[in-house]
Amino acid sequence: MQLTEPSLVEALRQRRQQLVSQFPNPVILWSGRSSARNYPANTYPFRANSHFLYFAGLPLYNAAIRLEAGRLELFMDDPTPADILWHGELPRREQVAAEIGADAAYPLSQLKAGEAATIPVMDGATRLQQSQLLDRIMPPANLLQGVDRDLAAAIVELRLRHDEMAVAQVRQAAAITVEAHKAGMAATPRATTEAEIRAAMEGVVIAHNTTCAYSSIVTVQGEVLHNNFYHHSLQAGDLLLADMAAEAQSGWASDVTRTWPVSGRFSATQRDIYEIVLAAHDRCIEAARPGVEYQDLHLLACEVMAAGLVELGILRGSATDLVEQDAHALFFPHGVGHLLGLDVHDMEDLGDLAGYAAGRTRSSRFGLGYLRLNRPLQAGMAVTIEPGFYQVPAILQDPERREKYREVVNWERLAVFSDVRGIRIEDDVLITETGREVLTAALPTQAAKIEQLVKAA
Ligand SMILES: [Mn+2]
Repeated sequence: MQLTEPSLVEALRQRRQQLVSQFPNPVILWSGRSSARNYPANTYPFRANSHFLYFAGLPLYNAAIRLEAGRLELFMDDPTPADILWHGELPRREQVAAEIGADAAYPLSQLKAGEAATIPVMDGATRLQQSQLLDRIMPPANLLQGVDRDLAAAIVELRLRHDEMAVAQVRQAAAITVEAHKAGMAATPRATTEAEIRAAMEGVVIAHNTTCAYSSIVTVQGEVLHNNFYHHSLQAGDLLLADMAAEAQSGWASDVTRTWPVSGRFSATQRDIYEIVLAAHDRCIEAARPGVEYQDLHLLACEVMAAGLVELGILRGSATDLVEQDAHALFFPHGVGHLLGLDVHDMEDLGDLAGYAAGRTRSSRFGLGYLRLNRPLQAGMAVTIEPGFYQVPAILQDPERREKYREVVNWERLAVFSDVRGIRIEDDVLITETGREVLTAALPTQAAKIEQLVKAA
């Protein structure tokens, strides 16, 4: 792994020191193993646990670290002759220990629990080991109690604000992602299915010898929010929504969405809605700075969307009233974004512990309930800004909602915009001391520039 300044060893040492000031007790973190796909030797790709990655720096397979008073101990087994026969040369424990600045290194069998706290990993086999070693049942990570919950809260305090090395890694992921989206746009004129565009985009990520940060959404059915099918053929009048991004080899993620016309030219109705979503996106980014409540950015996006839809004659009334009634959520049912870091929804394994400030819980309102982040922004946080407009049949055809919003939606006018199924524009935003920096700014958002990138092929 290529890392420049600051060095991995130094960055990890600083993270350990910071952890001690938040949580003085011993900590054990496991990297986990891959889960079996259809039989044990055929597995899903391995992804190390993110809390482990934060303190161990490398995606080690089936390893653990023990942290106590700023000391780092590594527990992993050296490769066996059989491992080397099947998988080739693998790093040895002592090599890895030197690379991450471990104070000591032992075989996995020497790991003792003591009074350590931990965070449960995702794979069941490792979670069983955690339970056995610590002599307590490991619940899912969003239901932690006692010392484990205290540890989770301490880790959240650290991982909320990214250090220099983390930001450098997110930048790396973002650069690959920008290249992937441009490749997807360039591939569109000759592509006949969603799958071909997905291949062009993911091919860039694979060529950088890394992986996607999450399952790609590459679809002409943008109204299906997490659509993971790629079989549809492309028609000239379609919009293609692509929500896909790389993670760096170190695990740090990016998360980007663009929406472009298959023909290389937005229709007038598509362009009208695109401009509203883009205005919401731009206004939220301009407003992002330390001290601003993220929920206020969400409400700003809702208000800009509502005002734009009033101007187009789709909604009736004042934007403020419409947002208070959640009328915007008929077309923008999700939150404006989330934390970004080692996880694409950073630390979402811990439920809302990271996303919601202490004492805050999810709203039951239609227009707020899917908001994943509700905290004041701080310098060093990375968040996404991703407003969208969708015509979701399950929402718009729902008899109760049609009745409730009978007066405020001009359904006849809405029908004119039937060639807009889903539009989302998403960028990665680093909060700085004085404002914000868009880490994915190298990928255009303006409609005319998007059209150029699609046509330039
Ligand atoms: Mn996102």
